Amino acid sequence: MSDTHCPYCALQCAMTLAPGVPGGPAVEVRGRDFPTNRGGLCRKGWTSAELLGRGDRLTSPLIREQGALREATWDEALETIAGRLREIRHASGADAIGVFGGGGLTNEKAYLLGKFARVALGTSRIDYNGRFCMSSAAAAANRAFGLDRGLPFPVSDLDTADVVLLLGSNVGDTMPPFVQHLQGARARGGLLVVDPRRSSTARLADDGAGLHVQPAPATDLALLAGITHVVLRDGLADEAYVARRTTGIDALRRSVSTWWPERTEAVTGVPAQTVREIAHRLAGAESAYVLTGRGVEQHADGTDTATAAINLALVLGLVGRPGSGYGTLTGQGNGQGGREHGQKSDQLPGYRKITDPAARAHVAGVWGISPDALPGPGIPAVELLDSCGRPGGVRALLVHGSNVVVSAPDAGRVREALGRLDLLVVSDFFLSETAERADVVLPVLQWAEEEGTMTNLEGRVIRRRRALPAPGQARSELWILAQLAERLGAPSAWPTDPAAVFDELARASAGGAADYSGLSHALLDTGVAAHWPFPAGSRSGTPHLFRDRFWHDDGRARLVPVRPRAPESPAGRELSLITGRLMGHYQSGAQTRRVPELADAAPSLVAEIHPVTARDRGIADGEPVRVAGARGVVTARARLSRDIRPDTVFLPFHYPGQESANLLTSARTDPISAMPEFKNTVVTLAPASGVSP
Ligand SMILES: Nc1nc2c(c(=O)[nH]1)N[C@H]1C(S)=C(S)[C@@H](COP(=O)(O)OP(=O)(O)OC[C@H]3O[C@@H](n4cnc5c(=O)[nH]c(N)nc54)[C@H](O)[C@@H]3O)O[C@H]1N2
Ligand SMILES: Nc1nc2c(c(=O)[nH]1)N[C@H]1C(S)=C(S)[C@@H](COP(=O)(O)OP(=O)(O)OC[C@H]3O[C@@H](n4cnc5c(=O)[nH]c(N)nc54)[C@H](O)[C@@H]3O)O[C@H]1N2
Ligand code: SF4
Ligand SMILES: [Mo]
Repeated sequence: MSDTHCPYCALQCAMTLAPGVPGGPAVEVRGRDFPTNRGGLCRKGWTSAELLGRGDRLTSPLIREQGALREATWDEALETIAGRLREIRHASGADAIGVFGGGGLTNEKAYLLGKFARVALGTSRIDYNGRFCMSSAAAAANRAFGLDRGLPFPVSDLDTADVVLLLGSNVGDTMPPFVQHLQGARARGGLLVVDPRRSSTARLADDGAGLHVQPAPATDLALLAGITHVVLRDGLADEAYVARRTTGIDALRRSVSTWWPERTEAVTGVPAQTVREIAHRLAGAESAYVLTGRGVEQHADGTDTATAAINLALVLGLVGRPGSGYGTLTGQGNGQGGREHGQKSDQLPGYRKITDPAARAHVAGVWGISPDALPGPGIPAVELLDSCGRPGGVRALLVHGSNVVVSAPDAGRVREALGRLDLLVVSDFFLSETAERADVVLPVLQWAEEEGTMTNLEGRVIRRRRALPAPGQARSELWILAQLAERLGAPSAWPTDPAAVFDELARASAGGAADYSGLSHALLDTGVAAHWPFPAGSRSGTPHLFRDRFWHDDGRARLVPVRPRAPESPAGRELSLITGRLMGHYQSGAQTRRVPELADAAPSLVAEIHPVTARDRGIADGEPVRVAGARGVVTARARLSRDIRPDTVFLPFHYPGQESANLLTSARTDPISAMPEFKNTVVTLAPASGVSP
């Protein structure tokens, strides 16, 4: 029996792995009581063990030879990689080598990957898929609070809320056991869901449990400006809190002064009366929360939209007030920890800035190198991928924990970019669509085969535990990085024991924003509730942030005036495409498309279309439909539904090849966070048999 957590999302539901029965998966998954999931798991969690023993699991390194991948020994694979990296570095400099990490990696792997890039490769060119996920919310929180932790309070605090304003999050499908934390608000009629689709989460607000507000895609900033306008105009703001704990109210007041409810209605489609009602419901509640998800963050103005949500929460005095708050729902299993330990192009461990001389000196000290040897900031994910094979760009790319061919925006361009590389190395446990294109593929461990830690959506550090041995030749990424570092003649120590890597990580994080220095595997094994910061010498963590002060030097939060820009919007017969998730698939689908029960439930791409929109275009329910945009075309099956706005179409992004929604999305990014515009693309629809658009 082994107590661990689910391999998938940031809720990190607790589970126990018991020995499997003959003929079934090697281990049996049981839900385990924990404050986040209280024993519950979703369908993905229940079926997660099926991936452990699959026949198509990678169990040997692969090297491309005459166009095809063939099995190789570890020595040959590692020598090949090290040799090519040395050549490329010699010819084109260290920045010709790029590293692409993932928010699913354990803290130990994320930390060692960042160190490997900076110390063993000497490159600044590292970034990760969290750029596609949490970057807008993180940038907004850093700007407003001086610190970014998805939820600055434990999830269970939500249980007693009177009102929860949930913007662009579909927890009903993306974190099903989380829904139990919304029951209190539902019972009091206070669940307010903002989504252009009547998602499963929006339906939770039916029958008097709350409200579903259905704005046009990409207009949330205007909606939030309108709500904030009403709060300030109707005297609903917490003036004492604003005066004592924030700066910038005058500029904020000016920025929302013209967003009266009728103007907000004209832009968003949300009735003026509803805008007023949301403001009054939030202000009138004893216990109120504002929460955001990817629906509002994955836009070219995602940072400003998340900022507008924070501004609203601040003027209402919610942030840091017991029983109230603002937060964002982290996505990937280690979406939180993955952004703290140095995978991000501008960060060093402990959530430190790579441009800060004191941070560089501290981390270089832990690594036993000179601060001058540390590279500076690199470039964010979209730019990094696009730089592949271009002059001044990267010639080699090492991918750990992301299937960019399916999940990065403008997938056609990504496929071309990877094709321009001299060397693509992918570490994975399945031959993902990205691994299929690699020159060298390295087989790594799955969650139930490794020890480590993850940091969940509440900033709580938890233990992942091994229940099974590694299959075949699959190896730990800690070992792989250490082997490559040695072959590259890197300075510093390269521990491979996860507990030892954690201890080094803890030292590197000491004094940083995300301080783990009081933690160790041994302490975590006692079951302590380890919400960071958890500095050395402290006996408990920090479940609640911002109770007394924010992280800026003056202790105050910043109200930042943000203004809606005109989003790219459809004209004539065009529609807005929004992309997102289905309950049964995870991300690029590399894992869940291999679980028969999940694949059978959603085997191929389905477009959600309003019946009026479909009728207009001669599209029938269940028939193939072409979704076309400026960058590409995909074919899907139509599912007619009144749950979506007539001007909008929805596609999940879980499928590869011609069913990849990202063939349509744009690589345009937010100027502050570098988040791509995943949630708003102009498209046209036609029956698949019809003429091209
Ligand atoms: N089943 C499943 N669960 C997952 C994942 C998965 O792939 N599958 N991935 C995990 C990860 S990494 C993440 S980041 C989270 C994401 O979790 P969520 O943020 O809940 O997921 P999404 O489906 O991307 O988007 C949420 C909602 O935003 C809406 N939306 C789209 N555009 C807009 C807009 O302009 N405004 C507003 N207000 N809403 C909009 C969509 O209709 C959708 O219902 O889920 C995690 N959990
Ligand atoms: N259109 C559109 N695109 C999106 C989004 C959207 O809403 N719409 N959402 C974006 C978001 S929020 C996210 S988080 C990204 C996610 O998209 P991806 O980054 O592609 O995430 P996954 O599909 O989880 O890919 C993880 C890969 O790494 C492997 N893997 C898992 N664990 C490990 C490990 O420990 N080590 C190694 N080496 N490999 C591992 C898996 O088998 C899989 O192949 O997609 C983004 N793309
Ligand atoms: S909600 Fe997330 S963590 Fe929980 S079982 Fe489902 S995928 Fe796993
Ligand atoms: Mo994500």
